[in-house]
Amino acid sequence: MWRIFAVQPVARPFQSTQLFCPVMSATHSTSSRLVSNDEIRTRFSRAMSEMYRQEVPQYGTLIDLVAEVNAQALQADPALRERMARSGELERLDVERHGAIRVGTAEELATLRRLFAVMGMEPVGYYDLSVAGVPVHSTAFRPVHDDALLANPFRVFTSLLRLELIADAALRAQAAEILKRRQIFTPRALELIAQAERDGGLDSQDADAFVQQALETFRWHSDATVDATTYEALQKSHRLVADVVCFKGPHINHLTPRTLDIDLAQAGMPARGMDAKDVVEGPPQRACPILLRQTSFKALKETIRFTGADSAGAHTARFGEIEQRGVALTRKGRALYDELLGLVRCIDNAGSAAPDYDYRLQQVFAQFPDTHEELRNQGLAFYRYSLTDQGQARQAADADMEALIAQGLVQAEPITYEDFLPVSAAGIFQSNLGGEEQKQYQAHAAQQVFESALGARVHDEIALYETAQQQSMARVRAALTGELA
Ligand code: OOG
Ligand code: NI
Repeated sequence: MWRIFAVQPVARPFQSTQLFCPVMSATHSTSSRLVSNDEIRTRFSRAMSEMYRQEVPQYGTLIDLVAEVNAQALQADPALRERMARSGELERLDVERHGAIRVGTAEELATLRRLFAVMGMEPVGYYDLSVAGVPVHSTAFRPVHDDALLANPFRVFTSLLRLELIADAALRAQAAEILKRRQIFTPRALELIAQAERDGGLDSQDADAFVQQALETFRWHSDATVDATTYEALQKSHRLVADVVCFKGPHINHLTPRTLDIDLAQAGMPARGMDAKDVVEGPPQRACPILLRQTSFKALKETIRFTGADSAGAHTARFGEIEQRGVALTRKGRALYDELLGLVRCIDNAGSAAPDYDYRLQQVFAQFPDTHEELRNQGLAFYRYSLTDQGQARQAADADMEALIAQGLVQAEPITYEDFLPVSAAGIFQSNLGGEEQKQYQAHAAQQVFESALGARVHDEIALYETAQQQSMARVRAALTGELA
């Protein structure tokens, strides 16, 4: 029997709420000892970034490239700089990252949920990647409140292996058995998670200890836990199965900085010795960026050691990625995106590997409105409304946002898409598994099974954006009519 538990957010002390109201109100602890979970998340993402820089030096090169590209993009487009400064996004740009991990069991996933909750990260969205030949389903752990996203939007795309998709029953049982034997969390990490749940947070010293202990779960181990024969058998079933099953823990497999110009960054990769993926995943280049565009450099071939006599081997799993984020789409906008992407990809079976893919993408996406005014008027994207300086000083009874915008009293900032895209994610997985083979699985989304493993429901990401937009409208209306009252 499946039991679904409600997400229980850890108390969020010291949240600054003066700028934005949280999407959902959380209990605020009054204890002055505790540091905020935003602070723990920032310390953790910094520690993770430092660790990955040591483990995969090309990631450091990528960070430098993105910093240069972002500086250029901001210089070339003062309006962009101004808008990002106004929305608070400029400050978060340099720390913004996402990472990805893959786990093997329900228990591992459920404990990760508790670990991420200590840092104010909750499961958002459900991604079924079996459709794209990858035997996992996933969610993204991330902050969900406006103020927390501004403080540090660190996200971790987290996949659960679907052992049931391994066809060979004996191999499936063997993989399950290997996974059952491992413990991916240190004893101290487990204690600190329980302590944070009990006390509603951690003090500064325990927060540092937690970060160090949590980091151990994401560290790379070049010692496999299996012999070469087992590794080969699992690798043959799917390269991802070997990556999840054969190691001590769910090593972080990439970290992704946010760039303001992904085409420029992509073009700069080869000169810095990076083997860039051929195409950028997601929507094409546009005047008004939507959703998410991503590209990566291919995974490195790393030496590993097996148990048993025949010791050395090679494994490819870890890579670097960059992303450019645009405005979040409504359900209607997302349906249009999915439809157009489907059209581009279905012209032949090559998908994004087709030689004229970029051209086709541009052609087909010409049907997607590309001014913010049209995107708003057609209800395709989400915006955060606020009063302009002029609006602050004036009264208005007009309730229509577009009319208020036309009068210069209200401004609408695009709400940034904070999530992922399943087709893009599958493209990133595929290009980094180091193999050419394409597996086919029967597509079947199993969100309830995933949520049972997780021990919680995942948030509906579109509902989160919707709430953020509505709250901003309510604040504008209250301010304008408040002055009239
Ligand atoms: C995750 C790939 C998905 C993204 O940015 O879409 C992802 C993985 O390879 O484990 O990170
Ligand atoms: Ni990624």
